Amino acid sequence: MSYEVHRQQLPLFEEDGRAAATDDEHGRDLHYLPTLPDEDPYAAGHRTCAGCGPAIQYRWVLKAAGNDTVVAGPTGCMYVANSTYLCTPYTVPWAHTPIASGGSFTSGMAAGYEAMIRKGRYPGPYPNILVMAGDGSASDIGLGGMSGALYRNHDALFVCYDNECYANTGIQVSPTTPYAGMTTFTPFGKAIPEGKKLPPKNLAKMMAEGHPHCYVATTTVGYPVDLMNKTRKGLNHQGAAFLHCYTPCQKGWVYQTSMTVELGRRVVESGLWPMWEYRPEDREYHYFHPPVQRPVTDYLAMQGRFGHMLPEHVATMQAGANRNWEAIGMDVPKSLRELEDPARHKRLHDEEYSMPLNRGVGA
Ligand SMILES: Cc1ncc(C[n+]2csc(CCOP(=O)(O)OP(=O)(O)O)c2C)c(N)n1
Ligand code: SF4
Ligand SMILES: [Mg+2]
Repeated sequence: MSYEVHRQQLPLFEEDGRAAATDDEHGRDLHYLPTLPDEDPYAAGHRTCAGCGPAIQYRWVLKAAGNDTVVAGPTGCMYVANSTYLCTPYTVPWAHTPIASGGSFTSGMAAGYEAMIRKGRYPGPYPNILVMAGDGSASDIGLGGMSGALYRNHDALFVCYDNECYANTGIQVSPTTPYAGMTTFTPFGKAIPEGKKLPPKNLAKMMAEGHPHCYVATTTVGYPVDLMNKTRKGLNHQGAAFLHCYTPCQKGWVYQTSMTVELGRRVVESGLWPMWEYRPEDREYHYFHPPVQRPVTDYLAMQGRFGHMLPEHVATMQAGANRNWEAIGMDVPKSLRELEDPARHKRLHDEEYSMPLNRGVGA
């Protein structure tokens, strides 16, 4: 005898109910106040750094997913810092996987629940199944397993929390480390003054283009309602979904701890992190157009990892951001076009609000 598999549909959060929305000087709504669930499957009491972006992402994603959830976490900061001495902050079932196996382990969980429900050995409904893997895991060491899981279309949400480095082992370069991002493996010096020479791997576009039957989206911890809604859309989608979330790493990037969420906004407003959703139903990309367009220096100068950048490096970064604006269908204002000229820039550590040079981990 075969039993039917009942899947849950989670309602989306309203962005309209902003009881206390306030605007900043650019007209951005700073405080969304939708009615949020009381459930908090990522409870307080973990050991991540103050201001840790991945921890903020974990909390919002699990709040959106709710209590009927099982979650996996490959090796990385969010495994190590969250599970010391056999304690974890999870109030839902959680499993650690090897760094390469986030995709394959989660495929197995999804297939296992499906089979158990069909055979009548699990009463159901089908739980929310998700994995949250770092960029080193999702875009590099575990990329094959992630891609395989998406390709086979297992009914689960595959999340990459992207802190743009291998953080847990001491801030080494990863494929998603941005151009000029200083890490312990990409120090700046006379031979390579920009630090990292290569542009970052475009993981989310790879996932969308390579697995067109999947729901794929990008987001940041600067847009919590967007992050929670994309989590729910990914879970509601029947089949595999991939979410790529920008999550600042205070220790590796060297910035003021209170600025994590602000960075999550500025990276979008400076054109360096296009926020979009790929919907398999119409096979289209739906791009978010931020109300503010900033020069990249507004973002870069807040972080020590970029403090070594010379005028030509900043100009290269601005040219990349301008290409991104065009790619998402936005005009590039003349003021930003002019900033492609190195003569318009100073050394980054001479910029206003600049942070000290990052001379190494935790410097
Ligand atoms: C196969 C393998 N190679 C290397 C490691 C060592 N290692 C443990 S955590 C980690 C960093 C993972 O980086 P990421 O996935 O980006 O997560 P983050 O630490 O940044 O949260 C590495 C390299 C490992 N555990 N397994
Ligand atoms: S090193 Fe970075 S990612 Fe790791 S716990 Fe600290 S802030 Fe979070
Ligand atoms: Mg990482």
